[in-house]
Amino acid sequence: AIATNLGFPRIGAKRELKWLLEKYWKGTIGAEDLLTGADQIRQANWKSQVEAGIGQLTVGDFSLYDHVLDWTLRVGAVPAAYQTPQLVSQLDRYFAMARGTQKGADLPAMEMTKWFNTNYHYIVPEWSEDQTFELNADALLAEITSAQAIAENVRPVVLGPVSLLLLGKLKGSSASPLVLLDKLLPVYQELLAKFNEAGVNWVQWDEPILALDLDDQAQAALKHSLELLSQSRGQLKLVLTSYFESLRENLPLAFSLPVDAVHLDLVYGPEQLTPALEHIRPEQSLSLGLVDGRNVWKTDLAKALKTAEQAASAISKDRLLIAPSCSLLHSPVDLAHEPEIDVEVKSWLAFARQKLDEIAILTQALNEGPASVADQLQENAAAIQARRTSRRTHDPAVRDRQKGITPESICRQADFETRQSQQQDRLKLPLLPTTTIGSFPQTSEVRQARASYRKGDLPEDAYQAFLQTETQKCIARQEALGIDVLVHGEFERNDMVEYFGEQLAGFVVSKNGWVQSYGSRCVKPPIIYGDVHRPSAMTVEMTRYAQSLTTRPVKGMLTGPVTILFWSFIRDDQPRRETCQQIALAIRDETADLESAGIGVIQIDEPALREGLPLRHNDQTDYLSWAVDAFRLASSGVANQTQIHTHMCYCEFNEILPSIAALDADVISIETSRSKMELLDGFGTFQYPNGIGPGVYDIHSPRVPATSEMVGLLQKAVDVIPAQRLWVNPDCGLKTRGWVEVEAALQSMVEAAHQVRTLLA
Ligand code: THG
Ligand code: ZN
Repeated sequence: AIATNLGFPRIGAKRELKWLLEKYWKGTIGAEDLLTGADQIRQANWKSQVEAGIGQLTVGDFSLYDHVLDWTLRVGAVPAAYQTPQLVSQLDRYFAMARGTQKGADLPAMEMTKWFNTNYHYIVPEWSEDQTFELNADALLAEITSAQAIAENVRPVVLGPVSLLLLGKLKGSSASPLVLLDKLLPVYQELLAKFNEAGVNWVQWDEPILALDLDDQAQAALKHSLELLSQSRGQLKLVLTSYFESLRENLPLAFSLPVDAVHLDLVYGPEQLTPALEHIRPEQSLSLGLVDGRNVWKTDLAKALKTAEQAASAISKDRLLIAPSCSLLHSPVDLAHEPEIDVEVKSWLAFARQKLDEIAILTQALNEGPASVADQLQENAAAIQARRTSRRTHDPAVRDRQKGITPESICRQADFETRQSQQQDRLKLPLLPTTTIGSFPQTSEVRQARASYRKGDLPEDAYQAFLQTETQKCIARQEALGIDVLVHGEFERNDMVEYFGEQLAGFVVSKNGWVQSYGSRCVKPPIIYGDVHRPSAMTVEMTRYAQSLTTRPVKGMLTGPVTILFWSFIRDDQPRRETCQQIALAIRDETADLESAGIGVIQIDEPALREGLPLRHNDQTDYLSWAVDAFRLASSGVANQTQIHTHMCYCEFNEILPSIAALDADVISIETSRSKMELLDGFGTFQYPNGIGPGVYDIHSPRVPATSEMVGLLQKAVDVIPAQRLWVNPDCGLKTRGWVEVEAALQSMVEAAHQVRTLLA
């Protein structure tokens, strides 16, 4: 067997790529420095893999921004707008497509969307009907040469033509992008010829769409593309890779293709090994994805070795590649940079660098027998056993509480109409009430204060005083603007999930466990290792303080259980729904305390509800049912008079509207401004029953919208949703904006609400 990898994180152990990119964009370093710096990260990544004993060095998994964007350029598919001569260098063009340009050319960024069910986002290729393609692989070929100086076997990672096309959108047409396949394939043929010339042996042929439900056309396209390309592959061997899910009914297709190996994600689809061993052809090898590439737990090496031995006894170990389940892009880089994680929990963890070692150990155990790595296996077994039996992971009180959940626990006391009138008696809001989504600008002053408090430079009292002053100013500004439902501003918070992870039992947070979200942006998901509960109130003091400053209602701000779950690293020793239910109970406790503190409006954000949707249609109903129940468990403990809000952004809501309605939130705020309220049509047709605040302006841009624009949008909204259930708000939180534009935009927004109120009266 050979030790292999599917890809390594690009961001660098200390987020070196982020700092390089941001300096380059600011103009403090030039292109040469950026490329030199990027090369250093790439070299360091290769070195890690060689040192760990990985037998094939992946090339092309590194990217300056996004690998899908890289392939869009590699096949010469720059959309017309970005071909402008105003973009002088190839690098300018690349970043213009990724992030837009402000000066000169003035181009918007291309669309970005989630990479399958991960928290990574890719740039969506934009195909045109008269699309032409042209190979542009000099940089990739140079990387291959550079890697060959370090290792004998290099393994280029190729995003296959069928996935590349289907990940993109064919502009101005309802046809499938696959109509372009025959035009695209010659470019891949040419690429394979270049790999041959370069003396490459194995090529990683990523067709991640194999993890999805595929129609006949997509299946035929995979067959056609590989049959054609296999004719020109010379000595190259292709390993067909997909991940995040079992191949299921696509499995026979995968093994029928003219490829030399097929990769299986055996972490997220362990049951597919048996059918794979039946379908594999004698000349094919099998890549066993045994190490979880997107979570942080140590692999149970004894169990993984057993699986590998099962495969070896069926087809011989010479035909096996040992691999992570998916690219390690989705793992934090190196546990060695975590001096502060609780030592017991730390002994259960493996980040990308450690996962390479696990792959090497497994490979050696298989090739030379377990005795050859006895110490490592024993150390691993001890850690696995310790985690399994630790009292830290099981809390009987939490388990008892879960057993006590009844159908009543997930239902509000009265129906929406009753609640609405009782809430109105209490809150006395005008028609079309105005509010914001929660966060206000996180100025550099706010960030600095938080950072020096965390470092210990700013004492607790001084920090609290600072937060109170910021909150005071924020409340005063909202009152002056005439907003109806106020928020405290969230100056104490970093990331909306990390903030709660730091306070809940059952979580640890890392110091450098960053994972790329998009481009230079990273998230540091907290790690859920044990049963979750809330040792003490998390947001009550701050919210109560804000409420004490005003007679208008202040909205308490919480993150929902589904979002906390999906934006964390989750435990792999119990079903997600169990963990989600525990988080929901903790949030429910917080709503009860907010309510007791006199808070009449509580928002529980669930931006990740749609994100968690399983890739396969068959699994979606079950997921939606437990996810909705978790939200309801978190939000149903309050009295009728307490108004529950939720917020969702960047998602296609329409396909999950029944589930959104089933959340039974009193008010939902959603992103609609970029689609000019078109998104709202779905809510209208569906007859969404509760309150709704369609975002009336796009906060992702510094542009201040005119009052008349927002009046127009609100008039459109009134056609679809009865005015009695309509709210007025921006489409997302304001933390990334500056105060000047925020005040101007909110002033226009409040004025727009006034004008429409007058029109309706
Ligand atoms: N939090 C978490 N996950 C998320 C989002 C989030 N996933 C989806 C979406 N939002 C991703 N979007 C972003 C937007 C901005 C940033 C990261 C992901 C970002 N990150 C800072 C950076 O890289 O400089 C670091 C933030 C920090 O210091 O905590 O700006 O909102 N969990
Ligand atoms: Zn949002």
